[in-house]
Amino acid sequence: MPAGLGIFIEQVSYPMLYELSIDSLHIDAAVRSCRTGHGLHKTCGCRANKPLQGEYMSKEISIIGVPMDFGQMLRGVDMGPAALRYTGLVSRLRDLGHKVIDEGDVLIPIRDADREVAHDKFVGEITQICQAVYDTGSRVAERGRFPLFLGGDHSIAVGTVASVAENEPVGLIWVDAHGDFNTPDTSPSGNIHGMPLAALIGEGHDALVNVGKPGMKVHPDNVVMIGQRDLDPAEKRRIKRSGITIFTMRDIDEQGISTIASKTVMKFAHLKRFHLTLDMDALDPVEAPGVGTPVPGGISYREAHLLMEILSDSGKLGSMDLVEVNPILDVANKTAELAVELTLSALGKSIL
Ligand SMILES: [Mn+2]
Repeated sequence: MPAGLGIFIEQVSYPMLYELSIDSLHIDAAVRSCRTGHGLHKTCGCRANKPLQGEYMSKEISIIGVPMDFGQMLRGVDMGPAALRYTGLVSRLRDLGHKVIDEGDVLIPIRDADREVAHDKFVGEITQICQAVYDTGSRVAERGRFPLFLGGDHSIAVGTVASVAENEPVGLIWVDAHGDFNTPDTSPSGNIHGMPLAALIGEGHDALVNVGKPGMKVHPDNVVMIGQRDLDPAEKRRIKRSGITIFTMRDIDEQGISTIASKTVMKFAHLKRFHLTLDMDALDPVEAPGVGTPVPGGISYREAHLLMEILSDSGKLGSMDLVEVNPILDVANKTAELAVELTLSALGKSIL
């Protein structure tokens, strides 16, 4: 390594670091990417090659609400889309320069009280809803638009990811306190919101695996999990065997979220885009109390924003889910507000 290059690498910003990684540390390419011509950035501490807010590439965003709570037993997460919209989501996205259409909600059947005792955990209803999510998401993605899905519990991801992985391989980032990697054979609760990631790689309930098209939607090599701290015993074994990349809370503690975020972006160097599914229970419950299954020791407010900003810098975020916001359990809509703030960071909002 040439003298001084170590200092240089410390000072470059994430897109440049990314460029360095795929360009074999080719300094000319990295310097060229700086808009200000500050050379090696010895004095500017450089965020200069990041577009200023407003210069961020405008996206055509379609918001799709999925007010669905069949995937778990607590009620209230079906009100998530409303709580997220009440924060001023559409106007705040437009203020960033995006063109936004709210496509409304996917039609959800009423959850009949008599069905509370259902032993099938509503797998029929969830399959039907995920198929409708897939149909709507596919139409939006075909038009080249950015689908932003508002849940609902996390089982909606069976439909959302299927819709955006329709025509080419996509990376999948699963930000969550849990693994969501159970099958009916390994799940202690049987609740479907603990199974969508498994279904997306082709394991579990056949009906869920075959939403959209039959079989696997995302290869395990193209999945990165972030923020886990509560995994079931059999689920741990399944994750270890799967080949999925996982950054648990311990990894975040040891390496820092910026390293984890950069590694995630580099993992998808061979792909054109990735889908982010953000379960708000990944956040520490102090920041995000309005979730059905809170687990202490989560991602902090600043860590979450930094993760979103680095993913945004990559230019590859093509679609996104916000899930598990439960207004009944929330405090003055704090969790929905944070979810929307994080969405803005993922879609180009920056401090400078
Ligand atoms: Mn989840």
